[in-house]
Amino acid sequence: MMKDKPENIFPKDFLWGGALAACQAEGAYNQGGKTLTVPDCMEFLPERDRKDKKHIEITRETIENAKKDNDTVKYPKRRGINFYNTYKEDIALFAEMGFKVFRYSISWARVFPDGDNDVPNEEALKFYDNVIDECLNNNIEPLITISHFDMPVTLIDNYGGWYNYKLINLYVKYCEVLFKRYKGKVKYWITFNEINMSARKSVKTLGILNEGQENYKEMVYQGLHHQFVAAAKVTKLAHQIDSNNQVGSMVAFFTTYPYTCVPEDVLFTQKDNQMKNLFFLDVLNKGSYPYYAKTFFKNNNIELSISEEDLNVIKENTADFIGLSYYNSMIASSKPNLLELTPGNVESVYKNPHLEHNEWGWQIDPVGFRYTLNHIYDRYNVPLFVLENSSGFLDVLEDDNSIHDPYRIDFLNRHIEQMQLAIKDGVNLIGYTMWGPIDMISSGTSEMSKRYGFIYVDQDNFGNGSKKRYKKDSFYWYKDLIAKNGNIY
Ligand code: BGP
Repeated sequence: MMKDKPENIFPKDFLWGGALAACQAEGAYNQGGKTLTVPDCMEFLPERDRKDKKHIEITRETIENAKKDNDTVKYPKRRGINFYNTYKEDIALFAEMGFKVFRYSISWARVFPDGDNDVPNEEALKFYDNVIDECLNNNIEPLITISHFDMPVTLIDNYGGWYNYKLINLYVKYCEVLFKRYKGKVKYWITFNEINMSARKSVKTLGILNEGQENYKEMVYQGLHHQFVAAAKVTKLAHQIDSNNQVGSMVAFFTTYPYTCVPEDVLFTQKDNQMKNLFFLDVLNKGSYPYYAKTFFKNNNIELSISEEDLNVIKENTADFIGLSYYNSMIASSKPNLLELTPGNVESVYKNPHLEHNEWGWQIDPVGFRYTLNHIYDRYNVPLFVLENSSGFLDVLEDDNSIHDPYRIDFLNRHIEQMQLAIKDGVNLIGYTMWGPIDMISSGTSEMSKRYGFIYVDQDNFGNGSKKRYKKDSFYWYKDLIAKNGNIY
């Protein structure tokens, strides 16, 4: 059969680039006035929990241990890749590849170290001024994630995290500072990174500690409701401050196929998809709680406190576009005990016999990417922005400082091809920021060895290494791809 090869149809102003997060790149975890965040505590998890890959969440005990120890050698995650000091050199490399956009996050705990300070920390803002100006000087559009998996510990200690309604105003205040300061410089904003991860990793996204509360699940959904209200409020505020602002929602889209065409499997998968993916976009992009969520809450004895005013704010301030990350696909079945499991570093998933997976159990599915883009666009009809895509790999730095990574080029090529086909299908896609153009600390494993970059960082899992940057073969490949505006043929 002839392969469906399209002509190059990426729009002329398509935003090619890459994405990083402050908590995985910056380091300087206790410098410049910054206070502790949840990811700074991850390495203090007791060994027993770190081995149990299924559910890694920090506890109060972990936080207290993290507060006592300032060591960045023993705990390299706290050092990130030193982006706090190397941002100029790193952004210059992104510019060399021809980036049109750079997605980066701002650390709330840097800007408001106590969470509820009267005034923001000027030293932090100066750092972000520098990062943003460096992008603009290199003709790179900065795209800012306002909150990327780095819940400030002060907000957990003093407020109990997002379960507390007061977090809404604190977040609005934080956003107001950013919108005013970066007016005319930053146009694209993401309110919460992968907001749907809250249902899985509630501490790093919501800051709600699981201390055996009987209604923990209810607390998580209440916290999420507060994030929905906060996202809607700041979308309104962003538009008021600058009518050019574009505020996006974002989910990690877990595309899930029925294991068989047995109708029960199809139905099961439909329901799974609803609460895993669609619920979040339905609230943020359609502006109301969907019927199936109400049924889910009823069936699980979840009673949320939601006012009319909250619902109106959500209804009137839907997001301007949808941001998504796409790494893999999954399968679901009404009879899961019949399925084989693939162990993974975030969670084990049921094995799709038609797909391969990477070292960490993430199933590789380029065609699923096209399917996902169509699926989302069909339902919401707003512009889409791919904010994360790629795979972790184990790279080798050769004696001559080269890194040969044909597997990365192959992975990205296959996904970009499908992205192009989705555009041909009619999907309105405005940009693509692959994850992460420079190696950094993995969010899921807290290790350095799970590498994504076009730029190699000489640092190992224990923080050893020169931290020097080296260009991989894929660096030149991506540079060429951007120069050809995505024409992979
Ligand atoms: C996403 C996060 C990123 C990033 C990526 C890869 O869920 O938004 O922060 O880390 O996953 O995950 P990992 O680092 O675990 O390989």
